[in-house]
Amino acid sequence: MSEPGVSEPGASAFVRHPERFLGLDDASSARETSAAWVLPLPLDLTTSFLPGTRLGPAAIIEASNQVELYDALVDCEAASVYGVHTLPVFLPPASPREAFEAIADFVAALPLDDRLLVTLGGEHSLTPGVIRGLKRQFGYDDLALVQIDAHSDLRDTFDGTPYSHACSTRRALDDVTAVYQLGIRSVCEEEVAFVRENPSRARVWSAYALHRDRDGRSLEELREAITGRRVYLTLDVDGFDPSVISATGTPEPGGIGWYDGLAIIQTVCQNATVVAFDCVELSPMPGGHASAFAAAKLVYRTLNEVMRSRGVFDG
Ligand SMILES: [Mn+2]
Repeated sequence: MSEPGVSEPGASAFVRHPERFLGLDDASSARETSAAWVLPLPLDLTTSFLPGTRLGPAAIIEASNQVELYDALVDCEAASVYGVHTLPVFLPPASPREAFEAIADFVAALPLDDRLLVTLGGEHSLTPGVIRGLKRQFGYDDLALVQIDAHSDLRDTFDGTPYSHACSTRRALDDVTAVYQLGIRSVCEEEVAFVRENPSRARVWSAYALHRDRDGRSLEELREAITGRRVYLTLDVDGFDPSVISATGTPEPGGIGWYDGLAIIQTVCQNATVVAFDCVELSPMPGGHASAFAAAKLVYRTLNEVMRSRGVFDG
């Protein structure tokens, strides 16, 4: 075995860097010139059923080394066009409240300029911390949240903390104007009541509603809701059907299919301004490499849609 990134005599000139998202070469992943920064954030504090999300970022990055750079939907080796830099792993402290504060402080201090921040989780409780940090850095007061997820995550507290993964969207609502949720199929009474009593702050397209939707009305409603808005996009892998991604702590049957998920993401990217996104809750398990690969491809596809909306492939 050679060191990562070091050619052996006679080896191909093409060298993968397995510790980087997509294994990109130096030119395509330089910190200063890359238009996207990937932040591995292996937060794993409050996961309900099976722990393991701490291994998620590394598994996504490892699988991303197998993803083809060529993306037919933008007809080029997209990442080579705009550049993706993988930041060092950020490991927050092991208490939910301190983790929230530490993530917010870290993101607030990242010199992003107009770069796209892509956070790889890690459990879902990282999302409100990232949003708080972006809000501190950029002063957003009009940000909306779009969430693909099996769970609403709208409990006010869970397991004695308001910073549990089961409360991540409720906490995010401290910093965003509204949340638009898709794929939801596992909720409690408190969450149903919250959505019913706060229709201007939380809107849900359940997995069942999406499944029954034969004429694309849901996507049209989503488009109307987010057009012209600034959006943070959070992709919980359990929003997808377990036939797409099963390596997650709390898998739920009846989720979003691969192409339906991509259509949601395209709708968001083409009609709103996506300021940042995350992919959370992958929990690698033996034989689960298809899930890691799907998550890696999901992140890359989403990156390319955001970059397309920013005009990087024009001309
Ligand atoms: Mn979830």
